[in-house]
Amino acid sequence: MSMPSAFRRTARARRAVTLAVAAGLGVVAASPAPAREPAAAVDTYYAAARGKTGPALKAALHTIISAQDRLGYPQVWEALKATDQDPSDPGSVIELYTGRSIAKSRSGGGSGEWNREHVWAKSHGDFGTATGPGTDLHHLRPEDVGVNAVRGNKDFDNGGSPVPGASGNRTDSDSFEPRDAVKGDVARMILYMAVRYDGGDGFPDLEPNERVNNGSTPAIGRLSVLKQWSLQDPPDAFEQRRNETIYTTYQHNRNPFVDHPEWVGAIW
Ligand SMILES: [Ca+2]
Ligand SMILES: [Ca+2]
Repeated sequence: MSMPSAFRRTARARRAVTLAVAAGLGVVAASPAPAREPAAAVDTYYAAARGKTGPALKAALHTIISAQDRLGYPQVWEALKATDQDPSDPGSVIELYTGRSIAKSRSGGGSGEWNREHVWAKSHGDFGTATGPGTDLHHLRPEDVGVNAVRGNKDFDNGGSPVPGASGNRTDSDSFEPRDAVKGDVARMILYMAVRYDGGDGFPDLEPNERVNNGSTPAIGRLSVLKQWSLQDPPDAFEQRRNETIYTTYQHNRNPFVDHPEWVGAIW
């Protein structure tokens, strides 16, 4: 697979920064947060969805957001270091469920390291880590290796016992409840996946439903809970910045529910 051109540009920019640092110029090797797209530019992006609701809105958004570049799975490591960078520490990322800031360099598979959490569990539809839904940055987040394993492939619902090492998160045998600050993030990531993946590209049609224990079917629940979470935790600056970074630097598509959270209720 060839690298998206924007990815190559980013790599060149990073090399240039590295050289500048080596030359003693003191340039900070942080990827700066891109400026937010002006509202008018975002309006233009969604022009084909204007005035629509229900299935027509969902179909229009599917077409709009399906125009994108795709990353290979190894490239996801570097991308997450930009999309989820700690706003107060350019050397670290914020883990989704723990909320902890951890050094970018501590990525891996060992205890206490961070790895790549698939918020839409990749076993739900069994799409793996081939380029496609399994590498889509809009639902991939850094997470502590141990907490990622506790979430596993569980559906989302309220309730359960506290998750050790991840304050505010709860889990039981068949579901996971993220901490309050990211409940809406989780909902909007799941609903993005449902709109983006509709059975094309050789991948399954992903859809939310009211169940837990969805297993390997291409579904994640529970929809009514996700809708509630999206209302109670609206998009904040961190979530908007990562949407912007994915759009400008990596995939060139947006999560419509971060830009227009009211579209959750307009579709579901
Ligand atoms: Ca949030
Ligand atoms: Ca779908």
